[in-house]
Amino acid sequence: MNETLKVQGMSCGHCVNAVESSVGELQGVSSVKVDLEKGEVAVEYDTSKTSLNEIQETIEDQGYDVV
Ligand SMILES: [Cu+2]
Repeated sequence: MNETLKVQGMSCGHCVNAVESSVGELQGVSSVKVDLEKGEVAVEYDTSKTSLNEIQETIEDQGYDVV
């Protein structure tokens, strides 16, 4: 499954690393890429191992808002 999430609050390389590393650690996530200018997070994941909800919560746990 491929999804692109709109995420608010990411402003620098630290934010990119925080989101990419935390989401990347989830079971079943094979790819995560932040586009800082667009405020988007593109994620590729296995729906049998994780869910969009879990991915959103992981991003929010890092202090960003999924819109
Ligand atoms: Cu930052």
